[in-house]
Amino acid sequence: KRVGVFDSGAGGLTVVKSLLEHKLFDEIIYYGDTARVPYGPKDPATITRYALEALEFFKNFDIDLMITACNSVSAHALPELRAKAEFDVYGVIEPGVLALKNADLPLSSHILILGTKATVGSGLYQRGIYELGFKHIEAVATSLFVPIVEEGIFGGEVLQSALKHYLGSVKQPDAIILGCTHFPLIAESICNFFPNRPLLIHSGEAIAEYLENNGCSGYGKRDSQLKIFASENPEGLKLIAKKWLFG
Ligand code: DGN
Repeated sequence: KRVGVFDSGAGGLTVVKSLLEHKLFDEIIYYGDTARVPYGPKDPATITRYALEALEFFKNFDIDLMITACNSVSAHALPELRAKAEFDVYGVIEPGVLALKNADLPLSSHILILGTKATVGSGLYQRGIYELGFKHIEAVATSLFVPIVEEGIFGGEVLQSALKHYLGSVKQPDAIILGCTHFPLIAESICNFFPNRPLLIHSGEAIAEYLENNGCSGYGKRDSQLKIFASENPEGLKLIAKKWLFG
């Protein structure tokens, strides 16, 4: 099987990491829209337009399914993508909500959702989690985490200031949805910010498990070939992939 993974830039490589570990596909074609990242502050119509252009890109490859690794795309573009694609298109939000359900936390738990403005603004995580029966839900658009991670900052003063800025007055959560491709890279710092060390839900793990449990595991395990494409500076993206995936 061949999967197309679309992201706004490099962040979706955190999802690729999980897909590689789960060994579900023969080939992973990754397309990062590095020329136009970030998508998080953009409006839904723009994000959808960009996602439909990515769909055109994948038409050059004979893919069996497409994953939108980007939470901001998953939050806004799935209905249009699914209407136009000739293959199945999976986002990361539904799988994330399902992973929370499978964690079997008491419904009195406090759930914190972190994401971009686009993701938090869509209300999709909030609705899905509310429908599971949780009533204590808080969502924070932690936009600065994205450029901080892109600067290669995974700990230290700058990150601590940003954590305090966004999460300083948040009620201590029992679980946190890492609703953005970049956040798994600072998962430890996010978790350590709260003394109770909340459960973390990671989009990449969630979508890999979701696919494994829904028909992508019946072919035996195999190593996947990874091909990387970008709308700008693919060599730069390949270098990041080397560091994040195999470094
Ligand atoms: N990939 C985006 C997301 O998961 O929402 C984060 C980067 C961005 O485009 N802002």
